[in-house]
Amino acid sequence: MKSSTLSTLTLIYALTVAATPTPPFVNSTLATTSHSPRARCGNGRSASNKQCCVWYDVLDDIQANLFDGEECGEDAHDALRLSFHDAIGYSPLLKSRRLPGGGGADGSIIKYASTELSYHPNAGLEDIVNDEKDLADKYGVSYGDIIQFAAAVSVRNCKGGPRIPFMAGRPDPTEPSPENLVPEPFDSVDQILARVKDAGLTPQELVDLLASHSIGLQEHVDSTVAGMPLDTTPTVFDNNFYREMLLPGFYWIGTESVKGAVKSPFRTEFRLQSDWALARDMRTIWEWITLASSQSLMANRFATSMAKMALIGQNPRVLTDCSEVIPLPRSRNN
Ligand code: HEM
Ligand SMILES: [Ca+2]
Repeated sequence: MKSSTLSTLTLIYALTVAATPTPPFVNSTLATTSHSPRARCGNGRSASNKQCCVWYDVLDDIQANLFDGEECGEDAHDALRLSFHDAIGYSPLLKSRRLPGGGGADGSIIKYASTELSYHPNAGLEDIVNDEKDLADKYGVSYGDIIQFAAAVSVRNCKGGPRIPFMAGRPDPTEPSPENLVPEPFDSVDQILARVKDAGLTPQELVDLLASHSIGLQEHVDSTVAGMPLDTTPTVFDNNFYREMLLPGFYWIGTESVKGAVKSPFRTEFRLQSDWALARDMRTIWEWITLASSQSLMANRFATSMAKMALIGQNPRVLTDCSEVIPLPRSRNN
């Protein structure tokens, strides 16, 4: 990057830090009213709606078994990635041409796993799909619900991760998502923004959702350096990811110029071409710098955009708000 471009970035960054107001916490919107009678769920727990009770049992099982005791480990990362790969499989554009357009956050990636897991960007999701299928079948909940629920729990298990709202009651999927709807790291910014717009997400919301890469590892872009993180603090859900992405790249990590990768500023960090390009495009750079400047803003906007993503292709009016089942966020110090 030219030094003039870098100093412009630094200036915008400094202005943003000064101008960023502290946002209200998303968590406060999750509170339930104390006036309506509460359903008893067993184990001394209660819920505003009887339909939410089953999610406490799913929560206990997920935390003990899938996430090995509330860990922010590999399965938690996979669960979060799966929520995107299921939800983004939705295209009103294809439907308008009378072609199959997928059902969004409907669990199709589990129900039609033999089809969707053969798509290139879904490599590596086999284990989490099998584990979540077993859980959904065991508790009689839908595949679309289990995917978004596990993702919300996974984020909460990571230090710094916000509490994401959870709506239950997605109906069974009726068709597999067609191929080529999940963005690839080698896609251009034009292609990526057009794709997410078709699914109903703005460029700002996409940038918000990329906070997930702050706890992400790569394995399949370059398998010679499998396990290399996408920021230098992969066990913490923090905005280092956004700050580091603004730095110029120096080192090829793994195989030189592998498709979908670019040079990294650190020898211990793998950089996706798509993240690098989105941090430099005029349509997305402002949101990028805003999030680089504020951890609380990043956490709040991520939670809001995740809640929206979890409803892609769904009718929120038929769903029940079971957000209260998602545990409170973890302190960043334990
Ligand atoms: C432009 C959009 C995106 C592209 C091109 C993209 C691409 C990728 C790629 C190539 C990887 C590495 C996968 C591997 O090698 O195993 C990855 C990891 C990951 N992505 Fe994305 N991603 C995008 C958006 C998102 C979104 C919106 C989410 C969640 C809301 C997400 C969640 C994750 C997570 C959690 C990982 C880490 C997985 C792990 O550690 O096993 N990504 N992404
Ligand atoms: Ca889907």
